[in-house]
Amino acid sequence: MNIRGISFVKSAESMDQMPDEKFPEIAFVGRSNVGKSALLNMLARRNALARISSKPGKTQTFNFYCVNEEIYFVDIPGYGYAKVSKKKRAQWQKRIGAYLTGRTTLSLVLHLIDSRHPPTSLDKEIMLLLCENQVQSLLVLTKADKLSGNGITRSIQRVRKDLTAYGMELPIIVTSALGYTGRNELLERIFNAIPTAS
Ligand SMILES: Nc1nc2c(ncn2[C@@H]2O[C@H](COP(=O)(O)OP(=O)(O)OP(=O)(O)O)[C@@H](O)[C@H]2O)c(=O)[nH]1
Ligand SMILES: [Mg+2]
Repeated sequence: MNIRGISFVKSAESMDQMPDEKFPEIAFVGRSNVGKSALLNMLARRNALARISSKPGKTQTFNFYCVNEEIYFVDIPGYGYAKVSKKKRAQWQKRIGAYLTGRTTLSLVLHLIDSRHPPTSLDKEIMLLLCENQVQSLLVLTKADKLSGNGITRSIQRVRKDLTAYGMELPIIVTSALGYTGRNELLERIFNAIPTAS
């Protein structure tokens, strides 16, 4: 179970520009700057496949990558970025919601949350949306290299508490894009979510 090959396929602004629904998809979802693009690079062991930036709002399109010619990874625009107009932000949120609830080949959502911060109200909206629409998902705590062992334990407890409040129980995976932390566990979950994948 590993990534033998990964290549960029295309960017889409909306559902009608996306590739045909021919492969199962793994979506990277989370607020701006949480580390979605960095996580994709970490899984692929490629430094510059997806563009990352210290400035939030870097990824503004749905970016499709083909893995092992059998799966799509989809790096999606971050939500909650303060420096765009209210109208544009609402538009993005609508597009993300449409994708998460309407894409028939969506197999697994990796919902990323910064391990240093509590889930935001938008994070909680996404949790609910995924739960209500029965989209298979898991929680990824990012940037764990910035926390101590105790800090990580607290972070896991905090997210679990929010999930429990919604009656949800999801795997929580601690990651760091710097140290490859969590890579094997995450890859295993991804490939297990796709029955035919090798
Ligand atoms: N220390 C540390 N920094 C990280 C990690 N993951 C990402 N970063 C940093 O966080 C910033 C944002 O990372 P991105 O991957 O661009 O974030 P994103 O979620 O794709 O952001 P948008 O495209 O704006 O939605 C960059 O400066 C990264 O270097 C991590 O695991 N550890
Ligand atoms: Mg990005």
